[in-house]
Amino acid sequence: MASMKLFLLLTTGALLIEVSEFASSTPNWVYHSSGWYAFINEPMNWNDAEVYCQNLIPGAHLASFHNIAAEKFAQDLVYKTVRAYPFTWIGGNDQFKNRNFMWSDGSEWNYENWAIGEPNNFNGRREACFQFLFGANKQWNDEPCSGSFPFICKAPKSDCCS
Ligand code: 2F8
Ligand code: CA
Repeated sequence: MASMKLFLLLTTGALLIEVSEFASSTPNWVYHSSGWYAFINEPMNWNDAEVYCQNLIPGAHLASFHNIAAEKFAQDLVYKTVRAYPFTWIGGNDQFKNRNFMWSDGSEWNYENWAIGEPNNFNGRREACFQFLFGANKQWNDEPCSGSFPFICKAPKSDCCS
């Protein structure tokens, strides 16, 4: 931290603001078997959330899930942070082609946990970005990517965190 303060003193005003914002929003990362997770309680659209995750630490993206244990871990992280289960962006999306599901971190699509009736592009409106903690059983919903929600980032265990 001392070196960061020195760097801030020596840099330009514009860069100082940028670095300060990064430092003030450094999240609390918590570990589960496939990586480090951070819940960011700053609602924004899906694409901005994905960029936010990428800028936190190299290798980070909106969270992918590959088993129920990791998803439950992330659900608990959200609850421990805000004592509630808000709809929360995850990395799943089909922005490139309807029903071609993928994770923003490029990992394999080998697990899903849709709420009943989802994904549905509700009322014929394109819903290409996915959130979890939706519905009575806290499952997944497809949603317009422009929606503003908190989100959960994930970083590979090799790249992260303390
Ligand atoms: O009933 C499920 C449905 O709920 C909402 O639409 C009324 C969601 N859309 C928005 O919140 C914009 C749908 O994604 C969801 O399928
Ligand atoms: Ca939907």
